[in-house]
Amino acid sequence: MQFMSTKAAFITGITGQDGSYLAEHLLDLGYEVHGLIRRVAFEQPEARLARILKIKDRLHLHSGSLESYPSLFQIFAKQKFDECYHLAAQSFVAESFADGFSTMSTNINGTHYLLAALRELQPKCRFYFAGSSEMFGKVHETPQRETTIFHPRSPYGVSKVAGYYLTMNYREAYNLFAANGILFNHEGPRRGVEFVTRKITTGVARIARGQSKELRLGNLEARRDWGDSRDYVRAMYLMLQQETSDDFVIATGETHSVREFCDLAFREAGLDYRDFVKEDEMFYRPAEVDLLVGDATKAHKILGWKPERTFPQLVSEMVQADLARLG
Ligand code: NDP
Ligand code: GDR
Repeated sequence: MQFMSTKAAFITGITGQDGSYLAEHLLDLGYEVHGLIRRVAFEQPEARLARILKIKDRLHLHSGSLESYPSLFQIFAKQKFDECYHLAAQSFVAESFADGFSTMSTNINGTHYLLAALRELQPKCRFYFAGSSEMFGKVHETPQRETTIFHPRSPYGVSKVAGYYLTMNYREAYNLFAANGILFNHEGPRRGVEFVTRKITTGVARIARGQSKELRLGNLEARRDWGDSRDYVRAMYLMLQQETSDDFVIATGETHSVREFCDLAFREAGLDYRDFVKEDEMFYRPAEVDLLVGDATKAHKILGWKPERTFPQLVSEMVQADLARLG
C-alpha cells in the first residue's frame, strides 16, 4: 500500500478574507496549513484572528511581517513548504492614495523578500502571487484577459504590477514555479467592511435594524466583475497544481454597477436604496477605474475552473449574514 505524504502550504494574509477561505479549502484537502501572522495579532486574537478563530487550532501560525526580510527568512529556514500562497498586502485601493509610500513598500518589497527567501532556501516550493484586475486600471480592451496591457490607476495598482513582474522574473531567471493570479473583485460575508460591497451590506443591516438612517457612498456608476471569494481560492490552489507555472485571469465575465449592487442589497431587506443612499464626494478617488470585466477562458480550459456562485446569491448571502450579525 502506498501512502501519500501530507503537503504543507504557507499562506501570507491568512487573517484576511481570501487567506481564511483558502486555509479552510486546503485543510479540507488534507494539507498541513501554515500562516504568517503579525505579532500584535496574538495579543488581540478575538479581533485580529476573527476570520480564522474556528480553525485556529488546526493551523500552524508563524509570527512575522512583510516588512521584515529576516522574519520571513527565519520561517523558511525552520519549516519546509510545498506551496506558498502570497496573499498579504495593503489591499485597499483608496488607502493607497492616502499613503502610497507604505502601500508600495509593503506590497512590492514584501513580495520581493518572499521570492528572494524562497529562491535561497526552498527553490522547489511553488509560489502564488495575488495579482489584481486593478493592474488593468484604465482598460485598453474589454473584456480583459492575460494579454491585455496594464494601465494601473492607483499606487495599489502600480504595486501589483511590480509584484506581477517580480513573480514572472523569478520564474524566468531562477526557474521557480511562480504563478500569477489576476483576480477580479471577489467578495463574501468575510469581506473587510471598508470595501464597497460589505460597506453596502453592513449599511443595509444597520438601516433595517433602525441603527442608521443613510448610507454615504462615492461613485455609484463604477462597474466591477464581482465574484465569490470561495470560488476564487479554488482557482489559486489549481494554479499551483499544474505542470508549469503560468498567469491566469479569474473572473465571472459579468459586470454590475455599484448602483445595481445597492438596488439588490436593499431589496433583500425589503427597502428601496433611493431612500437611503447619498453620494458623497469624500468617497471619490483621484483616479477611478470605471469598468472591469474579465475573460477567464484560459482558466476554464487549462485549470477546469468555473465560478459556482452567482451575483444575486452573493449579494443575498452577504446581506443576510450582516442582518444575522445584528440580531
Ligand atoms: P484582506 O485585506 O482581507 O487581507 C489582507 C491580509 O494581508 C491580512 O491578512 C493582513 O494581515 C495581511 N497583511 C497586510 N499587511 C501585512 C504586513 N505588512 N505583514 C503581514 N501581513 C500583512 O485582502 P483579501 O483577502 O481581500 O485579498 C488577498 C490578496 O488578494 C491581497 O493581496 C489583495 O490585494 C489581492 N486581491 C484581492 C482581491 C479581492 O477582490 N478580494 C482581488 C484581487 C487581488 P492583518 O490581518 O494583520 O492586517
Ligand atoms: P476595488 O474595491 O477598489 O475595486 O478593489 P472597492 O470595493 O473598494 O471599490 C469598488 C468600486 O466601488 C466604488 N465606490 C466605493 N468604494 C468604497 N470602498 N467605498 C465607497 O463608499 C464607494 N463608493 C463607490 C469605488 O470607487 C470603486 O470603483 C478591490 C480590492 O479588493 C483590491 O485589493 C483588489 O485588487 C480589487 O478589488 C480587484
